[in-house]
Amino acid sequence: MRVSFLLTTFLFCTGFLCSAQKKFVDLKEFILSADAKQDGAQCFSLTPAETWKGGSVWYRNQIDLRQSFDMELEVHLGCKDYGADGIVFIFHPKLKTGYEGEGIGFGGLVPSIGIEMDTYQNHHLNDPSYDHVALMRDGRINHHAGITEPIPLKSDLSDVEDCKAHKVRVQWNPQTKILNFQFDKSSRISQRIELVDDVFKGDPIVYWGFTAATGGEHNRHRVCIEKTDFLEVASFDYDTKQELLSSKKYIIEDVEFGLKNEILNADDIKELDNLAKLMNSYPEYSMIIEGHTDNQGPIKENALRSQEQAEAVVKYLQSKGIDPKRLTFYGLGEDYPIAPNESKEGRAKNRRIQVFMQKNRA
Ligand SMILES: [Ca+2]
Ligand SMILES: [Ca+2]
Repeated sequence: MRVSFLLTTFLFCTGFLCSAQKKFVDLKEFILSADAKQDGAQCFSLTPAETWKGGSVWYRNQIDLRQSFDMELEVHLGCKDYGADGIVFIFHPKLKTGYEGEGIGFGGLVPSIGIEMDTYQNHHLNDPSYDHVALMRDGRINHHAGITEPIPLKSDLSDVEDCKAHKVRVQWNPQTKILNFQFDKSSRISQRIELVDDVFKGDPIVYWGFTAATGGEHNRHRVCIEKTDFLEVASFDYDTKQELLSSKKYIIEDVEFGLKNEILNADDIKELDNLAKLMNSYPEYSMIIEGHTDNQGPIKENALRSQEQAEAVVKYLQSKGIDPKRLTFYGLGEDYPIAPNESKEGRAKNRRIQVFMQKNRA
């Protein structure tokens, strides 16, 4: 699903595409961690102006880097010159923030790409004295390991911790393989890079987000998202996803299990993969998994089999990275048919896995 968010509704629209793309940024689509907070309709505060803080904001669904990515935003890097530490824009395959302080939430993330906007000079990392930006990879924050040299955020080397909003644009073009970064409408980085094949070892599916941190010095860090356009890897269509997130039951009919309760059918596996993606994207949810059978064979055996099959689903989801603590399962045997057991079609409907997602209490 192509996702375009626009802050403004005042657009020049040519052709029919415009109305389809017109959509406000929905901040609910982001996962916040540590000190990050929503701050107004389009903005996140990443850190307050206090020592040793860190905050990150990640878009909750993965995106596909074989498609273009374009984002316009405003960043605020604080009000105190020689404050710390800055903001990093990141692509990373996991929903995970790196180490903070001088790492700015990017340090140690492998594999990754980071556009580091750094306002604090760490001599041992070869930071220049001026506020700078650099393209970095694999969580390595020493400029000797950078893809680009550190480049002044402002070509006149002026201070960007000036209490003002600065326009930032990040663009990825998969055809030219050029990653662009603009600051205050001036191009600062335009780098050709094998993002998918080299950096991410052939896997184009990543998360994107922002991280910020303070250390012994500090600043308030804030980002406001003005416009984004990228291809989201949607596991379910929008309506199905909304139903799952509002705890409606989701049924996978006629699931075929092998002798060791392995899941045989590719379509069933795809459904479970989609559920796993959704659970990965929504860590605040847990899931109840129910196994159900038709009425063929002894009741007790059906109860036992449905229990084993529900457990097999749990194990499968666990193999896709879902913490088993988030998964509860029941075998309900033949007791809850959803169709008549007299027909073959009815029995197939009744042999099913039924799941519910539940939002955990805060
Ligand atoms: Ca500065
Ligand atoms: Ca630094």
